[in-house]
Amino acid sequence: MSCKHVQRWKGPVPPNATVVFEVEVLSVSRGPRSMEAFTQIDLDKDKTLTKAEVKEYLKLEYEKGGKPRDEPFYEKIVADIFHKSDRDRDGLISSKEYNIYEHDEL
Ligand SMILES: [Ca+2]
Ligand SMILES: [Ca+2]
Repeated sequence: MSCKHVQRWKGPVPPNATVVFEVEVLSVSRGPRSMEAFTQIDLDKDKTLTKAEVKEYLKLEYEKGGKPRDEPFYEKIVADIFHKSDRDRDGLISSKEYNIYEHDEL
């Protein structure tokens, strides 16, 4: 008899790529979930985040972690982040939109 109770996913793994991306983003952006991070991402200090800025930030984080990825990978994460955060769809994440995103713990 074994004491091991290993829960295993039975059947095919659902192709839910979004979840994977979110987990990866969270794992690279642990650290203060605050406006401090926002100002770090906001390279030109205009209080809004462009796709380019977010992508730069992700690249830096992944490179810091020693796991650089290819361009399409970052593009998908950025698209996903903007899809969730950019409420008014102007292609920018304002500090207000960023806060909504950060407080969404689920
Ligand atoms: Ca900016
Ligand atoms: Ca916006």
